[in-house]
Formats: sequence, structure tokens, C-alpha cells
Amino acid sequence: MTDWRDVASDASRRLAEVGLDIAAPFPSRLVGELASRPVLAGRLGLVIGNTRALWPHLARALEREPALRAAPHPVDRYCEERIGVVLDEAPAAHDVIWAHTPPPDAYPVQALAEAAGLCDIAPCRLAVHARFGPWLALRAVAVLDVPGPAEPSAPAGVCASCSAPCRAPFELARAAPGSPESRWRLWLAVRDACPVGREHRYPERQLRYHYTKDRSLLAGG
Ligand code: B12
Repeated sequence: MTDWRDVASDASRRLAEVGLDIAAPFPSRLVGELASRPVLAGRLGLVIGNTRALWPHLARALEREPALRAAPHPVDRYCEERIGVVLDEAPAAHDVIWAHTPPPDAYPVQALAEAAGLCDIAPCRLAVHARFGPWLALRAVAVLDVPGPAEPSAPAGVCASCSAPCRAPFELARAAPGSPESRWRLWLAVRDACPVGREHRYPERQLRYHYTKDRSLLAGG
């Protein structure tokens, strides 16, 4: 019988090779417990994301692939393609929920990351990882048709003992007038207030692109 640990570690190694360096296993029943989705229980779930490790891989792919450069959402497309390839080559059928699916069909991927023990949800509502702090993006939730873990990993346990310096900048950003794009520095201050994982802060271009979606930042690495 296929052991979910082997499937998970193989997928995570292959995902890391394309800059998607987060892949946390969890029991598939959580997917349906957090939002009503038809999902097989007892299978292997994987919540997939990335840290700053994504950017050099993405920059190289943008240089080589004109279709990716022309895509309306190059980061989402890169993730769909690369995650799709890795899952298609896994030794099991799979379903994927994309984190970038917009409301009203958006899936609560931060809540899933918390339930899976990958992150805590901070008072500022960012998902915070014990090593990377808030400097991660969540990209997809996959369910693979192999018998999975019975229980999720222990909670990440990062925010409980924190004095929550993210709370005040969060209230400030929330109350500020204007569009989210025009307030991006206030939202950046929320992330910067987290004491965990500061050394994993996104490099300047990645950071600006994520907050502003200014496509000129995708050119030239
Ligand atoms: C739609 C969306 C947005 C919208 C609307 C947000 C809103 N408040 O209504 C906009 C475009 C404004 C947005 C902005 C940002 N977002 Co956003 N967003 C999403 C998305 C795709 C869906 C949210 C949703 O409806 N979920 C479904 C419901 C049922 O689940 P929920 O957990 O209750 O969802 C709520 C929260 O996710 C919240 N929310 C969404 N984004 C953010 C970001 C912050 C900082 C906060 C406080 C709350 C928040 O809004 C939802 C509805 O109330 C999620 C990915 C996902 N699938 O969750 C990313 C996501 C939550 N966003 C993210 C981020 C980083 C941001 C920004 C900080 C930066 C950016 N990308 O521009 C800004 C912050 C500004 C802000 N006011 O929220 C990240 C968070 C990463 C993390 N470590 O936790 C996510 C997980 C995407 C990702 N690829 O990682 N976002």
C-alpha cells in the first residue's frame, strides 16, 4: 500500500524545486469540516504555499515563457501549472482547490492552514508560520487519493504567547480610507509588525508586486 508520508515528501520535494516550498500534510476530512465541500475522508490532504523562495523561480519562468508574461495573473498561472504537473505525476488521483479563487467561491485556506498545524491565524488575521512568520502565501489545497494521516499536526503555537504588536497597525490599516491598493503601505506595516520570521521578508520586487500588482515589477527579475 502507498504510504502517505512517501507521497507527501515526494510531492513536497518536487514542489520546492519550483519554488513552492511549503506543503503540509493533513487529514482530508478537514477540507469539508471548514467549508461545505464534497471531499473523501481518510485521504491525504496537502496545503501548498510558498515563501520568498518563489520569486527567483518565477522570474526565470517569466523570462523564458512569453505566455506566462502575457497571462492576466502570472503568479496564479505559474502556481496552477507547476502544482498541476507535480500532482499529475503523483501516484494517486487528486482534487485541487485554488487559494486564488475569488469570493463568493473562495475557500478559507488560512483557516485550513491553521487546522493543519501549519500556521496560526494572528490577531491581524494573517496566517503566521513558526519559522517564516507572516511571510508566506497559500496557493492550493490538494486531496490525494491515498490513505492519509488520522490526525492533523499539533497547532503551530506561534501567536498565543505574543503581545500582538500586529493589532494596532491592523486597526489603522482597516480604518484608513481609500482602496486596498492605495493603502498597501499600511498593510505592509501590519506584516512588518510581526516579530516572527523577519529574515524571511519578501525581497522588494516580490513584496511590491504582491501588494500593488504592478506588472512592471515582473520584468527583469
Ligand atoms: C479575496 C481576498 C482578498 C481581497 C478581499 C479581502 C477582504 N478583506 O474581504 C483583497 C483583494 C482586498 C485582499 C487583500 C489582501 N490580501 Co487577500 N485574499 C483574498 C482571498 C483570495 C480570498 C478570501 C476569502 O474570501 N476567503 C474565503 C472566506 C470564506 O474565508 P475567510 O478565511 O473567512 O476569508 C476572509 C479573510 O481571508 C479576509 N482576508 C483576505 N485577505 C486578507 C488579508 C489580510 C491581511 C486580512 C486581515 C484579511 C484578509 O477576507 C475574507 C473575507 O472576510 C484569500 C485566499 C483565500 N482563499 O482565503 C487571500 C489572502 C487571505 N490574502 C492575502 C494577503 C497577503 C492579502 C494582502 C495583505 C496583500 C495582497 N495580496 O494584496 C491584502 C490585505 C488588505 C486587506 N484589506 O485584506 C493572503 C494572506 C497570507 C497569509 N500569510 O495569511 C491570502 C491567504 C492569499 C495568499 N495567496 O496567500 N485579499
